[in-house]
Amino acid sequence: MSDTSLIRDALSRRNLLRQAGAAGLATFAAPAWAQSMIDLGLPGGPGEREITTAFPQKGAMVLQRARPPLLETPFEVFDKGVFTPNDRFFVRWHWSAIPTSIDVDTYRINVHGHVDKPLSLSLKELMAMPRIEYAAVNQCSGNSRGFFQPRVAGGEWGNGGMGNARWTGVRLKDVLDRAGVKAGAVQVRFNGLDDPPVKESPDFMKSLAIDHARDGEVMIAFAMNGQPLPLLNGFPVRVIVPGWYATYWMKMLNDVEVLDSPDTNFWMKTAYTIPDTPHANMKPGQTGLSMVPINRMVPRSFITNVKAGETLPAGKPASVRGIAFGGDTGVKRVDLSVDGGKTWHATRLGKDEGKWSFRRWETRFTPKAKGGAVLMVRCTSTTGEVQPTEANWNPAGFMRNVIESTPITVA
Ligand SMILES: Nc1nc2c(c(=O)[nH]1)N[C@H]1C(S)=C(S)[C@@H](COP(=O)(O)O)O[C@H]1N2
Ligand SMILES: [Mo]
Repeated sequence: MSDTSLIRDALSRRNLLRQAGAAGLATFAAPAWAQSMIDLGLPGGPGEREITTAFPQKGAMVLQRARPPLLETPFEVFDKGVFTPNDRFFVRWHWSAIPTSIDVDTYRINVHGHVDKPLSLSLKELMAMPRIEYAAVNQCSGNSRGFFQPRVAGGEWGNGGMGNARWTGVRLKDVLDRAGVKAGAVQVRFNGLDDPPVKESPDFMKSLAIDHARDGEVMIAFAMNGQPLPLLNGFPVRVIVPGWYATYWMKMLNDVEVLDSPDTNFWMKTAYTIPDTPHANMKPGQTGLSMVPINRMVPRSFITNVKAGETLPAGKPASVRGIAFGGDTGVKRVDLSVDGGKTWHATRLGKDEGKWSFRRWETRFTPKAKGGAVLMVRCTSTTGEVQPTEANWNPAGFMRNVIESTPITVA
């Protein structure tokens, strides 16, 4: 897309959002038109959720919470392809004071702090900078939290707190270079336009180490799957930290601050921390563990065309397919077990869309013995990291990546 067409598109989007502000976003608090229900199959409690179409620029989504919006992608969407459509892409906000319209002419990204020359970048200036583009999975740290046992507090996501898109934008490094990072910088902190409802609550801010922020991969994105970002996914610009959990992917980015001492704000020091143990695993009630900010993602894989409880005919070849991702690196292999993990078979991988993308896998098998069977799928990343056989546990419900099991009936 050319500069001008993107800006023009953004301008028409601005008008659209003005309308949405009047009509659509006002309905945040009233998810009125429940069309149907979905059961997320959560083990510890009610898994029924409404399917809602009440949110602007969003199609049918699983309503986890209306205000601030927490919308999950219905899992069937992942069967349709490796790129999650923008109107089905999950949505998560911490605070309810979210702008309902954006003026793209006056929008600025302020770059300040430990720099030589503070900047106030317009969108036009940003879009005139050299561009990069890549596919990357955006996954909430607490994706699949609803499967944690014992249960933990927080948004009870099924597996749809994730999505994959092709992101277009500029290198954060190039923006930082324009401002000139001073010697002694240690972190770069991001803030967005959203605010807590009361000023006593901590504004949502996230930081990356200076070297990470300047690695040439971290992006300020203005397009998602070739289109401007939906408002709820951070229009007009957001941070992309490929391979890392979504908590760092600041939406409606308007502030970039270079810090000369470590960020101790609530969202870095207290929230979004994990035990520094393998798989961020611990026992309920366990104390004395060192806690670190959540960081890189780990491999996961899912079956997308066979649901738990389905019946497959005995003696007839069945096709099984799904998606996988390697975490912060690519997918080396995906194996399927049809006997509850006793034996494993390599599946055929689909097109490689880049190391941070979802990757398709597929295989065929012929169910033989009648009765119950358990399908399992396991991803190995290109660095040899494998999904664990036991589910992890931590009080925040972060980083689930256990090998998924799908019980079926063969008849
Ligand atoms: N400005 C802003 N950015 C944010 C958040 C937020 O609350 N405010 N939440 C983060 C978290 S925890 C997640 S999971 C992702 C969700 O991105 P999405 O809504 O585009 O799917 O946004 C991240 N960026
Ligand atoms: Mo998140």
